[in-house]
Amino acid sequence: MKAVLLEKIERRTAHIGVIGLGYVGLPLAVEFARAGFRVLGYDVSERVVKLINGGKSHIADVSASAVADLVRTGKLEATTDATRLGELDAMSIAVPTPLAKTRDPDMSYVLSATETVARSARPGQLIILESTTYPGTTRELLQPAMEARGFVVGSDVFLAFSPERVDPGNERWTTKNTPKVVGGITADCTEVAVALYSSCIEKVVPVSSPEAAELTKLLENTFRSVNIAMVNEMAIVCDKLGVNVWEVIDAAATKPFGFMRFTPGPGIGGHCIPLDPHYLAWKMRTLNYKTRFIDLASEINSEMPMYVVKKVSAALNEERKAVKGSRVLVLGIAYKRDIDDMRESPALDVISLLQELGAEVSYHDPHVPHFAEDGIRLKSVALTEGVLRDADAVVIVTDHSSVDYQRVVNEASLVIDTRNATSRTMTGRAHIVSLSDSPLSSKAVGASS
Ligand code: SAJ
Repeated sequence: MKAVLLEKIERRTAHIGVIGLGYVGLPLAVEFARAGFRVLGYDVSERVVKLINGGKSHIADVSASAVADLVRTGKLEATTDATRLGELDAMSIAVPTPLAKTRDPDMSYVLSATETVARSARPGQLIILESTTYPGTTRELLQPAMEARGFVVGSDVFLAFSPERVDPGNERWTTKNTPKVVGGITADCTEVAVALYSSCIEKVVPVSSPEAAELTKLLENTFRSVNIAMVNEMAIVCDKLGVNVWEVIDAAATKPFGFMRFTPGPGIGGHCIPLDPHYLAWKMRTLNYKTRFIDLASEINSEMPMYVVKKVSAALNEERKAVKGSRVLVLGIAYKRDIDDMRESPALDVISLLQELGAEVSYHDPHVPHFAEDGIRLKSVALTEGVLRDADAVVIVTDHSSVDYQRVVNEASLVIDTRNATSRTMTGRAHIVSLSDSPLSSKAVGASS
């Protein structure tokens, strides 16, 4: 089986599948097709399948022309017909792994994809799970599903895990040039999975097991969550000491070794960092171990929106204004700079907390024309002089590059800057409050001169 599969991969005659055509699956399907394979994309969404077969793309990182060319030349086809998965020699599963409201893993998509794949599985197939998940998923969920069909994993069929490392909007690091970690249930599983990814990804990194591959991804993103939380706590520390946290981080970042810059902010958003570490925390709870770093990081990061709202409240108080009835303009609501993605954005928490205090909240975000989430439904207001002058406070939550912060500082009366976006502006009309204000440090400088 292994020799046959390796031969088909080598000669590009293997029929490759991608299960789940989202921001991970579609770019991967395109790379496989560009490598010369015939690729079948499977998705449960009729809309997505029709779009792709019509030569269009719903993923910003994949151009419609790329899809159209591959569909026209018969290299790429999409389907909702799960019975066709039996045609495939190899397939990658890239379906969502969100968190339930209880912050526990929601494995429903992986379970459903596993059943679909197992139902149509046949000897000789290679199946790779890419969805970010807790260590043990491949061995505990996918392997038994294949064995229930009477297959021996490692000889009849091959099974591996390979974490996705797609960073939407990142033009420097793409599916093709981002190193790909792969861990199979057996050495032969790893070998065929490495061969498949090596056909279209520049660097493939084999590890000894699916658990090692599953944990690699969780380490990567837990590393970020913990370090972001650490600088968020440093911002609070600096605030209490009257030191500008941004100045301290910039100075620390001059250290050419042993330091990595992270920046504080109003909390963390996105589909990875706030969620992935909880998959590991959940798994370790089943083994009676408390992952204290993950839990503490999550606690600190999720307290940042309230910290920001307290800053707004204190700043309005200094102007003898109550939050209640104040007009607050939130500037930038996507979960990070220069993208339009709102998932888990801390701006949602900031807005709802301000509304709970009775503020009249509006927002401006050049990338997010309107949104309706968690009971909040708003449209982006134009960033006019009138809007800026009318605002009792402007809160910079996400620092999109396209916004003119000098104009904001010139026109607004009060700016709470959670991203250091105003660090290079000249003095304007606005009183600027930083995430970690530094009344004392200006005095301290005066004292030393
Ligand atoms: N954030 C901070 N301070 C920081 C870095 C991020 O507050 O120093 C906030 C961001 O504003 C955002 C959240 O954390 O709300 C997550 O930011 P992120 O830079 O980690 O961006 P993501 O969520 O798009 O993370 C993705 C991840 N990619 C994958 O999981 C494949 C992550 O591993 C990447 O390192 C990251 O992109 C990246 O570097 O862009």
